[in-house]
Amino acid sequence: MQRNIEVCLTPALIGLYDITESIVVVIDILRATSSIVYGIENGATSIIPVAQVEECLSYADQGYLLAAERNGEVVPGYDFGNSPFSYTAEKVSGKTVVLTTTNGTKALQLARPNASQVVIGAFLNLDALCEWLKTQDKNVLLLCAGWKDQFNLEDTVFAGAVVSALRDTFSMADDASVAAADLYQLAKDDLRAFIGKSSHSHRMAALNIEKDVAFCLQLNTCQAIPVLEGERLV
Ligand code: 3SL
Repeated sequence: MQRNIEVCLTPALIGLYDITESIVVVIDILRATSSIVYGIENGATSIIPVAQVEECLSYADQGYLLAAERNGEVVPGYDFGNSPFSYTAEKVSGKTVVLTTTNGTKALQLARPNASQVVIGAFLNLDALCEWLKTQDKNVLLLCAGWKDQFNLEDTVFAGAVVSALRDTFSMADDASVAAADLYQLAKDDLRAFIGKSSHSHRMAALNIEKDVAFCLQLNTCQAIPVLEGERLV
């Protein structure tokens, strides 16, 4: 079967795609999906993505770590937010984390009801993810979490990296995948400089967390491919 690869540039467009036979790769490079990949790589038992801050609290009596971020900052009263440096083995190994973020966990919740399967992508697991996708007999939709339903550079550049790696195996089924692949060609020789132009990089700089941006742009430091099983990423 010829498999298709498509790119959904923002969560606002997800309703336009039939994903019932597709693997949906959720992408929020800065920082949700990078932190999720790193947390699972570091032995977190599972990560439960929830859309609303208040939903975290319903897990409060289960001994889980509660992580909440809004607009780049840790929500006061929670164990931590969305920085990859909070997802080290020391902090998350053997633990379950309940996580809500501004865009990433919302995109996950949108994909969950209809997708054949939902997995997590980041530069940290790029090669492992692409090799795995090649072995699956499914179409692929790359879902960019964006920023508050708007397009963003970093998620689209990553989508383009995946499309570029899979173009010999999959058909590019929409113009968004062509555009993403071309954007990646522009960005790939200096990802840091290119993504440094993004609005979220500027937001991170204003919050003095540029080290998180550098961390999230590392290539292939992880093998983990978090998969959604029920409500849990494992
Ligand atoms: O929007 C999200 O899901 C977050 O990744 C945003 S932030 O990087 O934590 O600001």
